[in-house]
Amino acid sequence: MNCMIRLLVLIAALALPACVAANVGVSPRPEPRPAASETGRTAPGPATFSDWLGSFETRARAAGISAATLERARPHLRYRSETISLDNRQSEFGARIWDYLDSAVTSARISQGQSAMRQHAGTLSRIESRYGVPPEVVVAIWGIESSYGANRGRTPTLATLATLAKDGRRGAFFEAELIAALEIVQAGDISPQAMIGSWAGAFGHTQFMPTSFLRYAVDFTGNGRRDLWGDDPSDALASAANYLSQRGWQRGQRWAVELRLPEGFDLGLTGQRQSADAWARAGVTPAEGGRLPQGAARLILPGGANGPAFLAYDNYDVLKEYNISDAYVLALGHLSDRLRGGAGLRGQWPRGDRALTLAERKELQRRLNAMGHDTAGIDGRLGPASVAAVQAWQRANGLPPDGYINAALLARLRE
Ligand SMILES: [Ca+2]
Repeated sequence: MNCMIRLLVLIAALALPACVAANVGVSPRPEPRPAASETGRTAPGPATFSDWLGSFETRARAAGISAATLERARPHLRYRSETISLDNRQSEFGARIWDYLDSAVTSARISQGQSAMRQHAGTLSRIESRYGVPPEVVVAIWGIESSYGANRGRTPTLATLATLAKDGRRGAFFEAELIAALEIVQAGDISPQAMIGSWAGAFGHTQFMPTSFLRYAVDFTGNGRRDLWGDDPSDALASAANYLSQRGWQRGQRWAVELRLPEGFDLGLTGQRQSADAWARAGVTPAEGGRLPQGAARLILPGGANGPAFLAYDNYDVLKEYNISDAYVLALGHLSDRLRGGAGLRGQWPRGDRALTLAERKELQRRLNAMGHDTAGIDGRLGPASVAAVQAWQRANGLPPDGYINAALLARLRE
């Protein structure tokens, strides 16, 4: 899990076209979390952990945590210096989308996922009836988040959150998560000592953060506890489906379809959203053959004009609510397709491209702004404004306007 979280943080810094690579932080969990590029620390807290704990307990009481709950939790509200070392690990380079896909959608993960689908077929079918999310999507989340429960994490959550609340890069964010974790203990779902998870505070089969747990976790087994930690994954799988359902998942709709683009296709349509019929009129067909599924969809070219093309349906954006990284959504969606027997991607990624450094990403933005193409800031985050600025520059220079950012594009900007 830790490796994956780190990789996602790196991906957040990557040049992904048509992509909001801005807000992936500590873990691929639904709620807002520290942005990867926010490296500044919060104001220094009280000198010692016990000073901090004293003032925190006052705030926790004001937020509705009882004295009895604090009494139970107190032995577990410890400082973990290794948490801060992990939090401070930064990398200069972004990872590449295809590297993430390679690591997330392996043949082992596909076959394990298919056997998990058989093993839990009854539960998954009941989950689909209630929440409208198909088994392969629920199981793909499970596979990517915890390798089907094998990597739920063993780090004590209360100590992790207390440490990050006191000294982490986003103290206020983690203090809110810590109070949510104490609410979970207070509600009786789990004991303080059994609440374990990732180094960054996410837990269980589907790696929820505590605030997401409070909002979306369900007791699907009906035993009175929302159990995301135990060996039975039923509650966790239903909770993930409930999350997607609450965020607008449309029953019966695909997440995305890989495309075949016709010769001479207008790449200026990249990023635009229109009906499947309009896309069909533009000559776009599914790479696997057949007809495009109905519904409005957006054209995305995550590897530029030379990589695979996709129509992203509205469910793509619902998956993005689970994690803002396009690399994550592509991996999750593609794994779900493979779990139901789909083929690998037909398009080839531009594997020769390396990731840009933070300095290079800022330079790219500076140069675009100097040429009158507004990137909405020079922060190294290549979000929609930067992609649109690249497309505008490409159009002005007679290049295919795919918005794809790589070292060759930067070299052209320097000319
Ligand atoms: Ca339960």
